[in-house]
Amino acid sequence: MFNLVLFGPPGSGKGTQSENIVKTYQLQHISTGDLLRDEVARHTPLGVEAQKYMDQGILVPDEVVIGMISSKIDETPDARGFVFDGFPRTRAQAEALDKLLEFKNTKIDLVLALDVSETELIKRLVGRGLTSGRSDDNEEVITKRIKEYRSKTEPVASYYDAYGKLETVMGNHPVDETFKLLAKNINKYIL
Ligand code: B4P
Repeated sequence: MFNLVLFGPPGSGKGTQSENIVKTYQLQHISTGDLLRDEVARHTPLGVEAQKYMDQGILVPDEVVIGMISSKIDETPDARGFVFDGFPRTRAQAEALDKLLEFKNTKIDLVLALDVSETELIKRLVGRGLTSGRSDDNEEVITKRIKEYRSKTEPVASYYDAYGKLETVMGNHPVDETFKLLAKNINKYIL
């Protein structure tokens, strides 16, 4: 099994690159953002609760997200591995993920962190907001999401760095070029 965390600020290309990675390496994609948006669209109790946080650009409580991830991992017992996109976003989530994987006799093999300038992040997300219909893709909420990332999520990188699992990749390039850089790192582990 090969398990990868794709790490980075909002708009850094996590969702975009996850799609390329799962296709190329036949891994299972788990995006907490997508799972939460699906709950919101179906008006489930979890979705109604999560929307309050997402609309403000703040993180959904850890226990909600961790429970969701746990069920999702259990849904695909035969997966060759997982790409975790947008998860973990706090140290508590990182520790919970380690425990969930340990229970399945596996672990996180690699964390790829996308590094993108703040100007570019805002440009991409405002651009997506023109067509995405996402209530959090407007400049006020985007600024809040980036602030939330800097204070709660960025410190999680050092958790993985301490285990020697972290590689940083420049994500300012066009999609294909960034993918080549990511793939170069993945190939060191998978091939
Ligand atoms: P997410 O859905 O994870 O949203 P995101 O961080 O903004 O990144 P996303 O993957 O969508 O965008 P991407 O960079 O690919 O989270 C949304 C909200 O859900 C959070 O604010 C939070 O409230 C909640 N949430 C999710 N996970 C949580 C967790 N674990 N704990 C607590 N709360 C959680 O792409 C952005 C844009 O850039 C796209 O338009 C794309 O086309 C473009 N783009 C990508 N790469 C590009 C490139 N190389 N060049 C040009 N444009 C590019």
